[in-house]
Amino acid sequence: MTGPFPETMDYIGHNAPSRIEAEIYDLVVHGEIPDEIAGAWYQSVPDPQYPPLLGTDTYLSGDGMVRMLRFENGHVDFKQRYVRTERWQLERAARRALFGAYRNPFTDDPSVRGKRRGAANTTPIFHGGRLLALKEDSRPWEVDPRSLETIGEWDYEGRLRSETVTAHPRLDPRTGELYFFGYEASGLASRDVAYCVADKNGQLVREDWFQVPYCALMHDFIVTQEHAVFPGFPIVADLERIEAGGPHWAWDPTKESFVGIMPRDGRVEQMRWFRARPCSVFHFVNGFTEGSKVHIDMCVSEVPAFEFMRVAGDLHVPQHEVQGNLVRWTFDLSKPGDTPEEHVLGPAGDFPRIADKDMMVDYDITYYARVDVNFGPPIVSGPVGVGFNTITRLEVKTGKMTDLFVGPNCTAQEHVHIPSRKPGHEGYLMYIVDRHDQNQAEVHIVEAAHLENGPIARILVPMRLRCGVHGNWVPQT
Ligand code: V55
Ligand code: FE
Repeated sequence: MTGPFPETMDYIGHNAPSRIEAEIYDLVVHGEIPDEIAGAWYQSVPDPQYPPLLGTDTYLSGDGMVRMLRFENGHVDFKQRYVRTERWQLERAARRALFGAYRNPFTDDPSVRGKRRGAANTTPIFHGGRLLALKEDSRPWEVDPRSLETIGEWDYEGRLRSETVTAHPRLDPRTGELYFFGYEASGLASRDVAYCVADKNGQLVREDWFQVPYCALMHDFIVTQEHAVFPGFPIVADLERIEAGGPHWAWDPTKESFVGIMPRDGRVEQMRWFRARPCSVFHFVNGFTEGSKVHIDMCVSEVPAFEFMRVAGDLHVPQHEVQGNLVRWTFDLSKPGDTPEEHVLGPAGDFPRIADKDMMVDYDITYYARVDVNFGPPIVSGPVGVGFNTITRLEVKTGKMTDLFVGPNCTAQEHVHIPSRKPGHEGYLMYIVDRHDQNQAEVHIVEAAHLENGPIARILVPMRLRCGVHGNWVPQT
């Protein structure tokens, strides 16, 4: 028998585990789906099979599902399926949790010692003809892009040495190359980072290792047309604490943030190290090189957005008091200094997306999600425990903002940007809207340039969709 899940933020209300693998053909559509929207939208969703072994855990440990909305000839089909990771298979066979705390193998049931813990729950990326489900503590799992059946762990035909691959690779839209890294590349709490490139056919053509100043949570990174940028923020792993069964991560504001910058095609020995104030960044908007300057734009919160990382560092700040901004750091490589200049670009938010054509170059427009408390009290949804209710289009050069409130009693999951083939058209945003009044979901499509007009199409999904993390749009080929 499977007992109840704990009554903590990670498992209550809209965060209640769904555990439903489902397939729905021909969803009901209100409005008009533009013909040029043809392809598949994949999203990764953490959704634990079993109540946590140790009584409680974080949302970030949930077994990965891949969720797919496939747009074909004006029809929309839905499917979501668990990735059959080794972890998932072992727990399935045992009919209970066997793996313990988030990123702490010392808390596992002895029967799974040495087994792969990766939950493949953060980002689905299509590259080199393969759909890979990523999780930053482990290697990718490959999934069939149509059936969503699990093919197996993907290690670049045995060539990858890193034990880990980030859930935030950067695709160069001009070359088709995938730039990525793995941190804790040689094991738990290690300072080794692997810098990797796969060519447009998905072949691993580069893997070079370097060491960071300390083992920080490195969730995302930046690649410009000329540089690779590796930032770390003081959410710190400590091997002794982990071995004692404690949390993997703890906020430690006595440390500074670090940023390593190297020529992207250069040698890792050319890395130049900068330091910056302690703060927390999970997601970068974009970055670009302008002469001797490297700009990185990011969603900053003054302390970690995840409560469990604050508490492990003995910082007790309620969620609604966590402050932040969209910020640009500028590094001048022609100057001797080792700290960036900082400019505020916009109000706090997360899930920043841009058009593919703008990746790695000077750009103007980003779309990101915010919580606007003027529209009503926060609703529990997603890993941080607060669902977004507003999508914002921000012009970073002028500060011009357009907000789209997604509706009363609603939250929005991460949007994707879909480019248009029409000249001068800014493309579309698509996102899941959770209808907390109905325990159902809708998928909304809006014109990216006209958020103020609201959705041009609403696709009804007759079930609750547990909050996913990241997604990507894959046009029909
Ligand atoms: C994040 C998500 C993760 C994770 C670490 O959004 C950081 C940040 C869904 O898994 O393991
Ligand atoms: Fe992320």
